[in-house]
Amino acid sequence: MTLRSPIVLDSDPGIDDALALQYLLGTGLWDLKAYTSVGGNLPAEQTYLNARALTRAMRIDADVPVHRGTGRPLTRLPYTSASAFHGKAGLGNETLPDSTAAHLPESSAQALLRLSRDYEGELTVCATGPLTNVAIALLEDPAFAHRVKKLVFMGGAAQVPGNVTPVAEFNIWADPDAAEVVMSSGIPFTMVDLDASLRWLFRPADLAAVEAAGAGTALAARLLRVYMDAYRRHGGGDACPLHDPLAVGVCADESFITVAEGAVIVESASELTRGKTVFIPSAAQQVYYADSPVLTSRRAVTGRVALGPGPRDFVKDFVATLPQWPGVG
Ligand SMILES: [Ca+2]
Repeated sequence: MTLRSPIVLDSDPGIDDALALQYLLGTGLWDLKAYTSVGGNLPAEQTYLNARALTRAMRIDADVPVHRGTGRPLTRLPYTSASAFHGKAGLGNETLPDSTAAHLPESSAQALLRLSRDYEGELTVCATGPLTNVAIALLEDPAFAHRVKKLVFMGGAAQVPGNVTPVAEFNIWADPDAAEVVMSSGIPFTMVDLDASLRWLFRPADLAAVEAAGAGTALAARLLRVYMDAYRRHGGGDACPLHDPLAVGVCADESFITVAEGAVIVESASELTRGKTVFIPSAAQQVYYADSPVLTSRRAVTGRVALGPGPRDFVKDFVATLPQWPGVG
């Protein structure tokens, strides 16, 4: 038996977050130490309830603790939920039963800090919502950056347009201050951005395959159908991206994306460009007339940034992996 690696999934469920959880379990590669919720697609209280319900739907509520995220983002900028894509309560048309587990007093950020000490040098953190919890952990204890093995997060748009504004991706836009805390911290990060996630599209034939896989993927199939309808309504055609599952996939195998090393600086001061992820490739020649102080101080703090899809077919892996962990409901 292979030893499964410790991971925390930090999410704002959210349809694609729900799919990411089932996919993560289906890979069999991970020892999920906690499911930490964060506000994002919906406000923090709702994503917490959704996270609890999803652990029950995935039959892990007795084993995987769910923690509640902070009530507000770090940013003081106004916020809008993404219920147009995810449904009024965040999980399409579903009303799932609550977990039977007790509510835990430990917050998401506290759980991240504790687990980073318990599994120092081994813990992967996969964030599929705004980076509020990770930022709070870093603000409380900057050494968190050096205790985790890596942070893989879904968010940003390095060289492509945004999806919530012309220049910003939703997760970063929702809490740009948190994202800047994270990406300036020195934490080893991989940014799974729209550059990659919009290039792996889930199509009607893939939905048919998930539906044909039986009762264990029935909930996922219903969620995917709602998600595809939302993309169709918003001009996305017949396909939908798999943003959050892709981030989980990249935790195990970077060949689902093409990556480059570089700094990412997050804009939070401007209303127009709020949440824009300014990517500076490490390999770039110096082409600027003058460096701003922020460029000078930040360009040395780098991470790995997705610039497109990689050679390994992510959608194929997703469709094959999901049925490996049958859910209920
Ligand atoms: Ca999400």
